[in-house]
Amino acid sequence: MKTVITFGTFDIFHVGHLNILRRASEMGDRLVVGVSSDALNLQKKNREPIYSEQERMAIVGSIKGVDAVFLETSLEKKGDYIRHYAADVLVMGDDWQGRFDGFRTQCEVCYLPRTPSISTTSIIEITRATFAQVTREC
Ligand code: C2G
Repeated sequence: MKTVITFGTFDIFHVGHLNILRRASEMGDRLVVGVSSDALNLQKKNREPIYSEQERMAIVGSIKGVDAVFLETSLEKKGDYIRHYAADVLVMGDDWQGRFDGFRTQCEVCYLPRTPSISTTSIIEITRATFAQVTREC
């Protein structure tokens, strides 16, 4: 059985997230997803996620092709997670290109092209700009 592991915040779940999870699940027999904790996200991106870690885990866990979810509490623990879940392949979007090459001694590491023109950050920015415009007009 081939196990694939991937990681992410998956805040304001969108089609870019869906695509990478779908492609990752097609690469093996079992897909395990590490969802970044609220504290890790704050550390990585310097902002609180919009959806809590429990909500993000529930959303990701309900996606077809995802077999298990767990909370990723530290970027430094990736090797432990790979070992714990006996992952054969680590999949990440290519915005992380090269960053996880050190794990090639433990498993295959594969970077998939990001879905263009969509991100959690752009959704937040568009929502803020629209809200500001509506507020000005009222
Ligand atoms: N992604 C994508 N296309 C997009 C947006 C995101 O393929 N348009 C991918 C990212 O490359 C990542 C996954 O979706 O592999 C989750 O993206 P984020 O929620 O932004 O995750 P990130 O905060 O990068 O967390 O340990 C690593 C981190 O936890 C990754």
